[in-house]
This record gives sequence, C-alpha cells and structure tokens, in this order.
Amino acid sequence: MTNEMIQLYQFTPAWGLPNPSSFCMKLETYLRMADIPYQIAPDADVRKAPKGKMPYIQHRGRAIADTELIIEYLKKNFGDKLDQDLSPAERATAQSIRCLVEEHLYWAVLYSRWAESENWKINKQTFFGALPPVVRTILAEIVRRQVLKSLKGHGMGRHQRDEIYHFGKVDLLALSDLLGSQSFFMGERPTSVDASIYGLLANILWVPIESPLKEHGKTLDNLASYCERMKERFI
Ligand SMILES: N[C@@H](CCC(=O)N[C@@H](CS)C(=O)NCC(=O)O)C(=O)O
Repeated sequence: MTNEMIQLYQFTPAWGLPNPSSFCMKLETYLRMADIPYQIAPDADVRKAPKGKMPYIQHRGRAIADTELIIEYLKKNFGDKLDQDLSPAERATAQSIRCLVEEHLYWAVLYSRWAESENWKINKQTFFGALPPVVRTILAEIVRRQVLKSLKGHGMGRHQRDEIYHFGKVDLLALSDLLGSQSFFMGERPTSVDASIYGLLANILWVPIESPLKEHGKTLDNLASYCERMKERFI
C-alpha cells in the first residue's frame, strides 16, 4: 500500500517557504494543485538522488527524477485535469514560459545565491547547516565549486554580474507583461506552468537573499499579487 503513495524526496523547508529550492517547490505545488496524495520522505539526500538533483519521487518501486519527467508521469498515472483543456498553441506558450523560468531566469537566481559572497553565507547555512561542522564546511565548498562550474557550463556564469542581473530583470519584466491582469499565466484557471513560475518567483521575492532580481521583482506588483494568490490557493 505504501508503494502506492508517492514518496517525495526534496530539500528541507526553509525561510518560511515550502522549499528553498524552486524545483522542489514547483513539484510540491504541482502535487497540491493536482490533488495527488504524497508523503515527504524523511531520509531525502541529494547524494542518493538518481540524477544527483532534487526533487525526485518513488512510486510503485520506481524512482523518477526531474520535475518535467515526474509531472509527465503523474499526468499519465493520475490524469491531467490542470492542463487538459489547453489548446496546442496554449501548450506551446506554457512550454516556452517554463523554459524561460527554468532554463534562464533560474540561472541568474543560482548566481545570486552561490556566487555572491554575502548571499552564499545565508545559502550555505540553509542547505548545509544541519551537518556536523567539519563535514559542513568541506561539503559546502565542494558543492559550491560544482555549482559555479555548472554556471560556467550553462553560459550564464561567463557574464559580468551586471549582465547576469540584466538578463534576470528582463525575464521578470517579461513574466509581468505576460501575466498582465490575468489571475494565472494561462488565464483565469491555474495550470501546471504556474507551479514552475510560482516556485521560482517565491524563491526570489520571499527569501532573505538580497539581489537586484529581488529589488526589481518587488516593483512588479502583479507578480507579487500572483504569488499571494498561489499561496492562498495551494499552500
Ligand atoms: N531539471 C531539474 C532541475 C533540478 C535541480 O536543478 N535541482 C537543484 C536544486 S534547485 C539541485 O538538486 N541541485 C543539486 C546539485 O546540482 O548538486 C528538474 O526539473 O528537476
């Protein structure tokens, strides 16, 4: 029977958010939006994750990693009431927005947390603070080096600080303009892309990480009310 219940492996909640990882927050929000029962696995450890990243799920004896693949799996196995009415063009729009958020804006956020020394202190405490002191220091530095390398590999980390924040601010403005006066990104009903957008926006606006992204995000009123709306409905 426990095999039937989705086991969700993710980072520990922090900063008053469901999760300090935008991808973990995305998936948990999706599960709530889609009304799919799940349990938080007590023994989550990113070093044991099938693809070395969080979140992942266990279901019917299978481990599935990557939020995009997990959501596809969930749609097949639990139905797709959130997105079933979207037209092909709307699906294409949602996919484009998701890529902007996860494959572009996310990297500017990653830079703000892992590359900026003042923010790194806060980030380090949040993600590694529960570990014994020596392990904490060593592991945190190893992971930080890997993340900075992945920022370079992606390309975002090759730009100057101002350029990185410029890219992120352009993305935030694009999101604000896309949302306009709608309640959700695809109209008046929430769809799965809202889980992705909310997961990252809340991780910019509602975290103790100061950056030009947060400053700019706070000036875009419709994004702030959108996050409040998502929180009221799904947390
Ligand atoms: N494309 C993946 C991205 C997941 C991801 O980047 N997770 C980050 C946390 S937000 C992670 O676990 N990073 C650990 C690492 O890279 O070592 C998804 O959609 O699940």
